[in-house]
Amino acid sequence: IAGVQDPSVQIHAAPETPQGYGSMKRKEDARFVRGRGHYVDDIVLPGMLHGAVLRSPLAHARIVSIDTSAAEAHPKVHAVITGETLAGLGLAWMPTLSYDTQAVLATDKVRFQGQEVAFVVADDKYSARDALALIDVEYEPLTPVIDAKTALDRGSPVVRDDKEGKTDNHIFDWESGDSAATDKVFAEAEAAEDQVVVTADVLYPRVHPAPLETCGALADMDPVTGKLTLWTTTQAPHAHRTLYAMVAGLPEHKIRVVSPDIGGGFGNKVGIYPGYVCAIVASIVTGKPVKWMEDRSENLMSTSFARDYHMRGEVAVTKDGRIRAVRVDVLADHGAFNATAQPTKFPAGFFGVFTGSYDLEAAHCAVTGVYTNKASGGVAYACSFRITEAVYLIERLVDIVAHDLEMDPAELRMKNLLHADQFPYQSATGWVYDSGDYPHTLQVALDKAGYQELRAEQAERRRRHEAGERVDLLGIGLSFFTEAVGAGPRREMDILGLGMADGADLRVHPTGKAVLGISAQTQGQGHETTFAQIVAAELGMSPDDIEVVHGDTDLTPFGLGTYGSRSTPVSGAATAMVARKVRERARIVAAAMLEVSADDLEWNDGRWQVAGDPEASKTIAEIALAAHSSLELPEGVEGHLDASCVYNPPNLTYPCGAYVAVVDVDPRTGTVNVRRFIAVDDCGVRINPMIVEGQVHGGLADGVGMALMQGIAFDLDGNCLGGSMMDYLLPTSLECPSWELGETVTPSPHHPIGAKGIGESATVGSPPAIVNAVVDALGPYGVRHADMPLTPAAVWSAAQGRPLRT
Ligand code: MCN
Ligand code: CUM
Repeated sequence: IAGVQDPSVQIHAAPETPQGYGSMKRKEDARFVRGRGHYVDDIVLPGMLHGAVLRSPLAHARIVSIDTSAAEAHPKVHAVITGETLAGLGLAWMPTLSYDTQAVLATDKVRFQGQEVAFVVADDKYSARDALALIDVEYEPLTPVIDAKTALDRGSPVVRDDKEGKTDNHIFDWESGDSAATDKVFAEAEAAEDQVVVTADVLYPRVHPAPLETCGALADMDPVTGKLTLWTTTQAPHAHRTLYAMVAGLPEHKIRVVSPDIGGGFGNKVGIYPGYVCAIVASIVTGKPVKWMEDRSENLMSTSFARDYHMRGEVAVTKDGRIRAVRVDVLADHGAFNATAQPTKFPAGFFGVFTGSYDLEAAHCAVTGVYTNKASGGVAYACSFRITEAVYLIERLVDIVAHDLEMDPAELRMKNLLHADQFPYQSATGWVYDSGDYPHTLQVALDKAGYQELRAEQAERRRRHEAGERVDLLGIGLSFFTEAVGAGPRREMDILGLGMADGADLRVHPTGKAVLGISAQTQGQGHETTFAQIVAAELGMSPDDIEVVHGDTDLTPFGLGTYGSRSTPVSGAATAMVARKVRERARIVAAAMLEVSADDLEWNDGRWQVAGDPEASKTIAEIALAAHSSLELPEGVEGHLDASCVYNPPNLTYPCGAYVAVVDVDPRTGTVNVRRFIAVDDCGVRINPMIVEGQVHGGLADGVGMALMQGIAFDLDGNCLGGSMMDYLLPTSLECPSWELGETVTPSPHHPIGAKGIGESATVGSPPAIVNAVVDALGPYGVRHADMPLTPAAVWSAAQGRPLRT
């Protein structure tokens, strides 16, 4: 492969592991493996009532009347809340994270199948569900808008006629990159003998994060203190608290949002759902705590979906494989309410990184968002804010270019990847990639896979296939991805006006044990371990002596929570910085203890030490005790050992990775078996390599699910066809190979510990590798592209030359 022998390609050795980093077992697992996790549904309060949501059976219908009298007469029912009840309180509609409005309970129309129509509060959850059947709703059916591609047609029904003057289903137009410069390169490519323009339509179907724990809330409004406590499944407790404060007109200190253990979020628990608001209203109305937990179908049908991007990509490329420019047009199906979660200035999330890992002359994309009669959501499922779609598109396009030019896809990538000496690199759409050594990372993956041997085996199988032998075809699929994670710099990034910085508080107690408060919220990522490790490494302590507190707005500093793999890039940085602040305070105390000037001390081997005298030193535990003692401290030094800080990241971090999928495809049945999967990730310095690998394992399994099995489809009436786990398939160990992981380490130059995010990398990088592999396997059938999910039917149809269209 060209580039491999390039002397400019440096091999990065992992840096010396600071004390504290390493694959220690997860502290939180002590409770999880014993079944002692504490989730929202485990919380029981005295006198607690239970809520259930009545949902629309129709995708689009006018509500003629709602009769709740029979439900109200049910002996165990305490209240039935409808949109009309909420309208009286000004709460029938709520703001979304994208400056749109969303119905809490429908008043005028229902706009998707599964939409919330009424909320019943009863003594127990069974009675609440029973009473739902007693509510009589008269609907007048309307034609639903199901196909995003026709949503903007004249005469299409208008989904959001609640919005004054709205006569179409258009939400937004957004663009990125230089349109004129891009068009110029394309015009040249079209005219030139030695260049071509390659075009493809690529769909990233609607999928769902499907966390094992569904969404729910327990609301308790104390009528005496006027304080609302909400235990809820949220990835962003502080942001939710501020939104509730704004909507309810309560001060933040009168609202406590607690996110206890969370059984998976994957982006599904970023937004605020009508059920949460109904539980709050129900607690106010009944004067009792009210719990609401949705079931599996409710979760799949009504909460944040992901993707649903209809993309057309064009590549201007020289015939010898030099990619010059990329032009993209996207139609984004946002469902009935624009409730996507992303920084304000980025209505298409970070899709702008569709230029991928390549050195382009120019690029441009235009994204149009439309309303349809489907559930809302949009940015969810380990997506790094739509980088999943961007990476999928560019990595499919590169393979399609390789197909059309009859080039090896690895060679084509090597030819176009950014080189280590180009960083920091400003992409054609304006992103400043911080660091990376892409050719090296790709080469590590190719070597690990045994790329040339695999190609030889593929050729051999193809020979046998052509000779009429019954043999599985071998497919080899690559993807190379760059992510932009760690949102983000406050000057550019906010959600509903809240800047995306994060706070951290650290308090070292007299006995030398510490408590760290952070605004990030773990849903399974292991923050209680890794964040303790960061403090441990900075202060020379044992991670076991550091308790990480998170997920309770009364106990932790403000910050925007966990999504977009931002915890390590932002909260992790805040944690390192606050620990360094404490270390500097400890230095003053240590100087007083050792009766030297603070300038004479150096931080060595996890302790403050008199320069040149290793015997004269103090550990953080010794210093903490002294800081709380009668030791005389210099003027202006108050004693105790604590600090707080807010971290506003200067840039995002840009993890990357090279993936190789090896699949066996039976062209007669369309069955795909993922034989091997090689994933080489570069997330900079790894705090806990075991946790990083766990994150990668999970994301790779996600990729198998999306590439081969998952899709939330709708019939022409707008009935959701993915509303249960019989229809929406989760990948299991049976579909997954034993993952083969590798790493390269290119620290982030601007992150205090050089770490980049990893939580979504594998979900982003794996679908294109698998799809590329399946399409590669079908080479003898002339297949150029097939859309996900590549179910046996889809693969078989593609081989017949009649690809399925979703
Ligand atoms: N880590 C590390 N070294 C690094 C980077 C990360 O040791 N260089 C560790 C972190 O400290 C953390 C974990 O790896 O313990 C993931 O870190 P990070 O990449 O910062 O991602 P977040 O913690 O912000 O997690 C969010 C990310 C997202 S957005 C989705 S979606 C997703 C994902 O994490 N949801 C998950 N992984 C998940 N894993 C589980 N089990 N459950 C989810 O809901
Ligand atoms: Cu986009 S899913 Mo994660 O960012 O919570």
